[in-house]
Amino acid sequence: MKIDVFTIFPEMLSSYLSWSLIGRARAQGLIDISVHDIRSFSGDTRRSVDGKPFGGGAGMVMLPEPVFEAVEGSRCTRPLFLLAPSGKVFDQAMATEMANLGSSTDGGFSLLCGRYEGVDQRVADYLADGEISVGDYVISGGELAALIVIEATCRLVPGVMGNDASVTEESFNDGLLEYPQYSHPRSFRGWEVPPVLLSGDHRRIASWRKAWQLKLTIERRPDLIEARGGVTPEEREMITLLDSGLFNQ
Ligand code: JCQ
Repeated sequence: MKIDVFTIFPEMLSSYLSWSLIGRARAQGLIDISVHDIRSFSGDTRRSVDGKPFGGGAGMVMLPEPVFEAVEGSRCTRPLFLLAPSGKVFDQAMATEMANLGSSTDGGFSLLCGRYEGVDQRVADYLADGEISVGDYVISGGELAALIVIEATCRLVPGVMGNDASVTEESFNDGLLEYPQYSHPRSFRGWEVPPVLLSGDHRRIASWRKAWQLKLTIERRPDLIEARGGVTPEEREMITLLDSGLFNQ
């Protein structure tokens, strides 16, 4: 998997990408990430990468020249995505699609981090292949958004996660939120681990976990329940059992 990232703050990305899962995968040669400094492609001696917007208005706009020069001068991996609040909202399905781009030889993608109040529209129109948003909120630059896209994508590349079972298990929860997890000690400040988890009865444990997944998803993410086509009568029964407290006996 080859990833090229374009930014005016390369150190913001380099540090994060040298640690943990991604740092290890890079060292093993499973993923190849290059961070390119847009500022070093600035045409003028002041190294400026922003300008006032034509037509007036507050703030500055990222200039097209240094961005085009940086991208065209690096033979970067296509497709190239601009991180922007106006983009298509990133989700797990997009992460899977982008991870699959890495399966062909020299395959992968590139990310372009916007800054200031925006990027000259000609970058989106004539240089980028698409736009990605990481959510409906405002952040000051695309760097943090790029890290989210890289992290969600790279952990799906075969071999990156030490334990491939946990990747499959996470994606195999039929679009529901995760169940609550506990570790030692069994009693912490008087708060007990649910007894069913200590019972050794794996069918009851699986049923308790599924009931919690359903209960939490109904409460917090009705959109996910809608997307999976509602809740079956058997599933309703599991939640009733959970609410009745019978799992604790
Ligand atoms: C926000 N998802 C992604 C800030 C301008 C493209 O131009 C700009 C980009 C940003 C960064 O914001 C994001 C974002 N939600 O990238 C200003």
